[in-house]
Amino acid sequence: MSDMEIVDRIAMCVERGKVDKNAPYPPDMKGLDGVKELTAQALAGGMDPNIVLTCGLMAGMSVVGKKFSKNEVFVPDLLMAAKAMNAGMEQLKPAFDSGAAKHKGTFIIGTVQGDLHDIGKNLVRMMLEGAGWKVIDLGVDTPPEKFLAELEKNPGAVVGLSALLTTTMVNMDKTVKLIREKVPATIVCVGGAPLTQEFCDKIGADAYAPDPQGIIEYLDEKICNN
Ligand code: B1M
Repeated sequence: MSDMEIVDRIAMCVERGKVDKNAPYPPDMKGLDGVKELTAQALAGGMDPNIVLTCGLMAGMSVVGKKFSKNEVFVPDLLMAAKAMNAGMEQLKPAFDSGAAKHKGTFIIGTVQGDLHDIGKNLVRMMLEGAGWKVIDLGVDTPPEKFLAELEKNPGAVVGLSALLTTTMVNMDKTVKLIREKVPATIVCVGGAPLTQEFCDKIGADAYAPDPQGIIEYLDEKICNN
């Protein structure tokens, strides 16, 4: 299989929610390789992990997202796609881990309260770990107080907030306000599909980036070059 064919198949398996070879779902793909095997094969063949991620895993998820917006697929389809995507991300993790020998600092990350989306947050975590940060992952549906408690245990840590729903962006605002009130000097980074630089400025966060690389570059500029 060519590199192009393999990433296209990974994207298709994410779209269809085909996790691995043993998965019985979807029935018409029973016995075929899934995201887990195809991602492993792509990496074993020397393919750039960033290409596998963007042209395979993320491309497949983007198709699902667009179909969901048009009511062509439904929540169970999203769940299966997310499960398949996570299976691929598990395979990619070692490739993104390699730069983690000496930590640049501690980064506390979580998806804000009320929000259960964690694929993007997990990607940010993996890429930060790969870029040399020690990352403490608070998971999803994280109340403002939990971010604060972790920050108090890790003085000087950077905090990263992810939100995927317009309805949970308000909880990002609350979290930033609490952190500003209790530990004002903290660097707070925000991201997630519905966010904008304007929203970041409005809630008083330090940095917004549409993707993990943007956060890495901001931190390299802000902290590591000082
Ligand atoms: Co939901 N969902 N979902 N969903 N879901 C969206 C977000 C939605 C846009 C779909 C749509 O309508 N087209 C829509 C939100 C609409 C809105 O508010 N504007 C939506 C909805 C409505 C819902 C429910 C309300 C559906 C329902 O129940 N009726 C429900 C809410 C549940 C809840 O959270 N309380 C819901 C549920 C779910 C599932 C659980 C089924 C599943 C999540 C599974 C999981 O995460 N484990 C799911 C999924 C998979 C999606 C879509 C299809 C994909 C999201 C995703 O993982 N993208 C999504 C549609 C879409 O985005 N096309 C959708 C891939 C991921 C790599 O991208 O998360 O954007 P993303 O992360 C990017 C950047 O944003 C950035 O870096 C990442 C890599 O580039 N980034 C950061 C993210 N966090 C960052 C933090 C940073 C910096 C960058 O600094 C700290």
